[in-house]
Amino acid sequence: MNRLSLAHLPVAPAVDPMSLSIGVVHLGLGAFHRAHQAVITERAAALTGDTRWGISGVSQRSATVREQLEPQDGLYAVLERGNGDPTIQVVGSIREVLTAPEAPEAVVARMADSAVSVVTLTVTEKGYRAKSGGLDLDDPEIQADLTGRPPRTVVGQLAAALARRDSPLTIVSCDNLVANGPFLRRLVAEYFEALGKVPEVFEASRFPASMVDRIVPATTEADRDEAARLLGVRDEAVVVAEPFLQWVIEDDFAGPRPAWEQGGAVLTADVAPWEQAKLRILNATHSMLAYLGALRGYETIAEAVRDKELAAFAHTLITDDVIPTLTPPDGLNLASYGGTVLDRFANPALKHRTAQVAMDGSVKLPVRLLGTVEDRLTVGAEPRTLALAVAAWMVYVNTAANLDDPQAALLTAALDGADTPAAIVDSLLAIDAIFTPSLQNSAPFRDLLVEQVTALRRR
Ligand code: CS2
Repeated sequence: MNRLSLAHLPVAPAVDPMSLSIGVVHLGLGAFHRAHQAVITERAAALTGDTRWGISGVSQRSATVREQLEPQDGLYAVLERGNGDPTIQVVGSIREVLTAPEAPEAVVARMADSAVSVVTLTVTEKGYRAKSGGLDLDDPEIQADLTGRPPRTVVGQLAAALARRDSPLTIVSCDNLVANGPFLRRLVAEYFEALGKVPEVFEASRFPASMVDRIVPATTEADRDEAARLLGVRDEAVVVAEPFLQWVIEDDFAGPRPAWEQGGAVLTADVAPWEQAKLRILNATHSMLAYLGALRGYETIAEAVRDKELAAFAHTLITDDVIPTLTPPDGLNLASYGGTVLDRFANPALKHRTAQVAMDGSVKLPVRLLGTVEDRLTVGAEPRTLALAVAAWMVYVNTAANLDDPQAALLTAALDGADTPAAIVDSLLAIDAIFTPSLQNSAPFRDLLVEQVTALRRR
């Protein structure tokens, strides 16, 4: 079977890929970007006829994505799985693929190019190399970048490009972090401070916050086979996604940008309420269902949320513990948003694995759950279901065979010899990189955790 490419194109993308020049760089060319920003960028180009916004995608680790996309001229398909039959669409907005470890200099040069005015990022929580809200200056890779080698960290890449530019840049974080834009700005500022020189162009550059939402499970061999059946050509880079797609972006740009609002994005003055609602409702219940589901032997999130007891926990988490902490963004009813989220999780066609959502808990928990816990404790509430979610993570960490987490070694060492619920809770709660002092010192929180860990272990 032929490979998808410009020469073997069963369905035309919404834009002619050859007409696009590169105007956006995206760091973190994983499945999520291909199913999200790349789709909205393509739609915007198709509707406006503006051909300046082809994407240079940078894969931060392995060459796999380049090997998948290069022989396909950057083309790939999105396989959408909703209620009915799946649909498939070829996307043409990615015009270049760079692999950072292979070509670190080319990555910086591309971001320094004056035709590029926007950089977007999906590099996951751990990709920021942060500690206690700031840049982790003890991180060996950050230290190595600071010595002036061709940079390998995201913050190092951005700083090197900014230092080389004459015109300001807009850098849009699309990761699931609190105030992701200002957070990234702070990391880059701290990097420049460590270097001892802050370029003027940095001050003029912008770091808008953004909230992204689409469930994109890891692609499987079965998905690739199905795409081949639907397309009649082989697509090694196909991505699977649910129909839902949302991008809310703070309207704060230093220069020209794609007309993303034409592609379905919402540009707004204040992203914070959207982002809080999404992280605290969707991502929090996702993580809770992943840990509780995995502990009950469920392979997928859909199976977990179809378990009546787990669905009830998710519902209680949203209504009792989370919604009281939120200010609804304009026009959003938080309770019905919560219901929609649980319906999306129940989509059986997605086969989103609990193990995938469960990974990297040490960097996800603070963002998704622990800020809400602090808010509830501050008003004297008893965050019982939030504690259940955190306890489920604790039991999961204590029992998982191969823990997929950037702090796996630290977690395993902390748990060494901990065999009672109280010992498990105390050893994990003591980790400063995860729990703030106010959580560590909260007796009510500790008691709730011990109670929930005890109950989970009994089951
Ligand atoms: C998930 C998210 O893997 C995870 O931790 O919670 O990737 C989630 O699917 C997306 O944020 C949905 O927008």
